[in-house]
Amino acid sequence: MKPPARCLVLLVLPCSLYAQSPEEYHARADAALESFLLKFWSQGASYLKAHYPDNGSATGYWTFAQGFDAVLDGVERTEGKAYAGWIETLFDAQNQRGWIVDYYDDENWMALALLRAHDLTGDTHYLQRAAALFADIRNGWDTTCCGSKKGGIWWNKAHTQKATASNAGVVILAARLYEHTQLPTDLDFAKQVYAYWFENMVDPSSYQVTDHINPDGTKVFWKFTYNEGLMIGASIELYRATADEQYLTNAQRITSFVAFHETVSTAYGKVLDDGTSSSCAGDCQAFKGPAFRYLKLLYDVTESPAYHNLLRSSANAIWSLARNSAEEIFAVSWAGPAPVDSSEPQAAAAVMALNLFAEASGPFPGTGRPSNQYEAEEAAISGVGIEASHAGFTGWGYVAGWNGPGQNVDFSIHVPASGTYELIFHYAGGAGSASRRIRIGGATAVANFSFPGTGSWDSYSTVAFERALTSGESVVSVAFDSASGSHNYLNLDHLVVRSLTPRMVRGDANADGVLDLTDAVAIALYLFGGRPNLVECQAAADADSSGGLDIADALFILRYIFQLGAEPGSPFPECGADPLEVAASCGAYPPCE
Ligand SMILES: [Ca+2]
Ligand SMILES: [Ca+2]
Ligand SMILES: [Ca+2]
Repeated sequence: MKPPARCLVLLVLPCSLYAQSPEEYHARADAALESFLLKFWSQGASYLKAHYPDNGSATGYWTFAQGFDAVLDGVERTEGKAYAGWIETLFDAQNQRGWIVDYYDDENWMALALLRAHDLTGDTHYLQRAAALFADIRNGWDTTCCGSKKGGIWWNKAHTQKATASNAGVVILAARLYEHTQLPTDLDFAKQVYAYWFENMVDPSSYQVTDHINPDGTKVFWKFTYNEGLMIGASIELYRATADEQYLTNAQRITSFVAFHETVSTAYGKVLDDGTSSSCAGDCQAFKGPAFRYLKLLYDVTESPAYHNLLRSSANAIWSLARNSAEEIFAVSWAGPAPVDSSEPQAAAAVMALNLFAEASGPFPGTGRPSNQYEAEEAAISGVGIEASHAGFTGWGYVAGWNGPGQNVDFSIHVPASGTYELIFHYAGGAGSASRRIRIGGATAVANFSFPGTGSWDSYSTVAFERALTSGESVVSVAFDSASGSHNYLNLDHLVVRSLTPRMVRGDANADGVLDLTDAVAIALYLFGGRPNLVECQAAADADSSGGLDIADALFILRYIFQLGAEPGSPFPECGADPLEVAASCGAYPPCE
């Protein structure tokens, strides 16, 4: 196939076909991840479903870990501004089912996700669980099998084979844990497993990575992208831990094998490939996700345009060739055609790739939502479902199916300063009035908080209460608690936490975070130009601290800017409460929220 014509060469070709803006890649990643959560979160199972449309089964342990990683990619890409509650939701989902299983590679996938959960949140319970899984996996190291050179980690506790997934995967885990523990034994273990696997299970001429070795010493060279992907990841993690260039060279040579032997040509360029959507069945459906992940890691380290091109062409093909746009689902084969249904692992692989590539394309442009608005569908949830069926919600959905004990929604909120806040819920009560118990920081705030009926599920309303909050993080937990009187169905959309002690910066009349000429202009236009929206916080515009707003404030700002007069009084230049208490006139003041 001919390479695609470059939009630079022929300007009439739509450049958008081959290179999108970072904003577009982030929008695609959001759409894919939101669709994934809406389609695969199972309220009934408190787990991820196996299939869309639902076939009644939950996904397996290792494919759940892939879904977990895909969600973590979204949290990482958005710098924690979106999806963050899902980390605890998914941890809790697995915690209810247990962590120790019969396959060392499966435990390793889970441990890698948990370690990332820790790195993104700082919460040590994720790190502890990852370390506990690592301790179990270490028991899988064996020197009695297989073939002439013995070593490596068993694939499973029944000792039927040793696999790249359990060996290269554990190198990544051990090297990353070493970053946290600084225990030489962790790094030594990573090097020991890597040395065995690289010498015995990587072809020295082609750099293909063996899938597994049987107890009789037979090496099985199944060709799957994730085998090479994991060994690339293992090489990079040891390169980062030791600065030994040989590891990086190994990663690049293995990547050459992937580029030449595990890709398919499309109009968008070479795309990662493990076979067609029918030939790549079962676990294979997930494999390109980890392959993409560790190629992206190689790109992060090298910033090589060749690696970027492979990532970009794959991400573009996923969106343009493999996507069912009506359902927002993606084919197993990233070369397409679009599917009519999707397994959870194939969805996780596409969501990972779209999120990882968006991150590589540029910084997250933001959610477009106020920072003091917390979406219920991104809170930590227990026992409830999420949906997006009744328009009128914000974000990408709301919490639903909520009418029983043990079901709750925990919002992690952040307020910049201690003070009195209004907590405003946006909800629909289509079955009549409902109520819930509300706790803040573990203490009951309202035992039986009422959400008046809204007449239908398509009608949303707000209901609010006031509470003093301490600066920093708090958890607002909205729970169905029969003993407290909780009753009836409730669809919860979001929570807004608004300060009733408005904070501002004196003189910054247009609330853009800086004091400059535009503030004086905003005041003049507000007063004389018929532009009432230009000043939402009159207290901030009262630059001369007179207690009122008039043209003298604009002149005060001009004198200050041109160094002819004094700087504004408190609060300036940091955010603070208005000591004159005319702040009741303040509307939105984003720089201090
Ligand atoms: Ca919402
Ligand atoms: Ca300003
Ligand atoms: Ca004034």
